[in-house]
Amino acid sequence: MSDCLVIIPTFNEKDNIERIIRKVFSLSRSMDVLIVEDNSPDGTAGIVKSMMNEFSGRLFIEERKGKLGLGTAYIHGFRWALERHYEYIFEMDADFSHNPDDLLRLYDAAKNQGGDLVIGSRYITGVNVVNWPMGRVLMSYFASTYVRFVTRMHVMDTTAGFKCYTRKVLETIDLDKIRFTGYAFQIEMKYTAWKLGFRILEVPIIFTDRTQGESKMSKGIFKEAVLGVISLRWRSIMGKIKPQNVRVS
Ligand SMILES: Nc1nc2c(ncn2[C@@H]2O[C@H](COP(=O)(O)OP(=O)(O)OP(=O)(O)O)[C@@H](O)[C@H]2O)c(=O)[nH]1
Ligand SMILES: [Mg+2]
Repeated sequence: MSDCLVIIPTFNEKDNIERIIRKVFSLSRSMDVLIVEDNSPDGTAGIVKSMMNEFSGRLFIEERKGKLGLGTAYIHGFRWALERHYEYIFEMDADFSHNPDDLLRLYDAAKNQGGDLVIGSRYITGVNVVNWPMGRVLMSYFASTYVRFVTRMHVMDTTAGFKCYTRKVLETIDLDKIRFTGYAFQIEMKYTAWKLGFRILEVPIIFTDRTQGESKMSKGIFKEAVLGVISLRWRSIMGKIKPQNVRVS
């Protein structure tokens, strides 16, 4: 039984999903996989289900009714993980922008180097992005700088979506209070963890643009992030970022 769970949210990833699942299961450390599927019209769920016999007890799927956004997909996955025994809970995209081999490096930083939350970072050693148009690289890089400026958080890649959470971080964050869903979700999770005093480590990774399937990036997601950061900082000033209430039994 593995204490690692890799959560992969999917929407229309039929060209990537089987390969990425096989790749995770080929790693030298055993990790379970949870796919959070939003009823993709392209049949992604069917592909996952056809593999579940082969990877029985290691591959899981949670299906939602429609495209409800990345943030809520991850929250769903986090709750699923917390109801079970997992100690290291990873976020990873399905499209190979995140190299599954790096899961081992994130794990090592969480297990052996004291990271409560470990981020696969594109910007810790310069700019490690392959095949993105220059406009998108610049936008992402300056977005990270903007977020650092507004929040004062010491994280280079604030919108990164390749992460390893230790269980205690997800247990402490009040997941009901997480409000954003796109890039802002990634910022909100890091900011909340940081505000709650957890140690965040960044591990350099190379991020490669997807070669299969279509982008789901939208203007709305970008706008949410720009305004969301200001709202996060405001909530923090108002003392609204608190750990989840501990129930006294
Ligand atoms: N379950 C679920 N997964 C989603 C949703 N939106 C995106 N995803 C998945 O989340 C991951 C990241 O989304 P991407 O579309 O790769 O977003 P991106 O990396 O910002 O942009 P591109 O790589 O250019 O498409 C992928 O695995 C997507 O399939 C959603 O609404 N629900
Ligand atoms: Mg992508």
